[in-house]
Amino acid sequence: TRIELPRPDYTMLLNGSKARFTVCVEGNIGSGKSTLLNHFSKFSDVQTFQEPVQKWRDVKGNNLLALMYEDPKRWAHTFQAYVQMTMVEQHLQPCQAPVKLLERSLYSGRHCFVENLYKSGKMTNAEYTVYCEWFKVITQNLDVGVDLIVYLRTDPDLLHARIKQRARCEELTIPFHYLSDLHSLHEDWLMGTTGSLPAPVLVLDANDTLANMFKKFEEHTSEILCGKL
Ligand code: DGT
Repeated sequence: TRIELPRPDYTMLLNGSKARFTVCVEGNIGSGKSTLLNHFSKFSDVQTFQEPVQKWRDVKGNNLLALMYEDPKRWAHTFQAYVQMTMVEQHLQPCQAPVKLLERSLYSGRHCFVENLYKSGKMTNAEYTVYCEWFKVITQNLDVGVDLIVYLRTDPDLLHARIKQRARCEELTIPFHYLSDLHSLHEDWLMGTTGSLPAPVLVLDANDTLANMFKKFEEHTSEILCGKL
């Protein structure tokens, strides 16, 4: 059931039925992106797009997510190529609601995960280059822009505990250094000066209880749905 909630006025963003405000939620593994999406899915003017993890787990019977964790040197490039394709699909999905809310984006694949896999020797220079060339062709030619990034900034120690607790089978072998490396790359990209940000960033401290996170979502509703930073 969809609940009508008080909402900010974003009519000025509307330009016919196609116009929309596109927001992507970013943050390390286990930072609470799905929780944010679930919260805002209750708004009638928001359409949410969950990350297609289920697709990655069953590509005609192949669990690419598991293969990537089991043998990253062999599978990282294949996995990232597929992730990139499914992310393009998310970006291009038509959205009838004024606000399109995406879990992750093409951009975190490129700037966080792939950068990490390459730096840690899990992708060869040739694989990395092919992936990056694809990324360039996509971002220069397709309508994959975003208007706002919400960064759920979380301490990797806390994430390690959360991931253990949720016990998603593919993630049981994730070592702490993987999360701290990914954290540094999220920081460099979203808080730093790499110059590769596709949109302004709203930073939310996500080292908090669920109840407090819901309060923060409410406090920041107009920024998240309307970009009033
Ligand atoms: P949440 O709601 O913040 O707890 O989000 P998660 O942890 O369910 O979602 P996410 O995107 O952080 O990760 C889901 C799984 O997929 C996790 O094992 C990391 C992996 N993953 C997501 N995107 C990529 C990617 O581009 N490359 C690699 N290597 N792994 C990825």
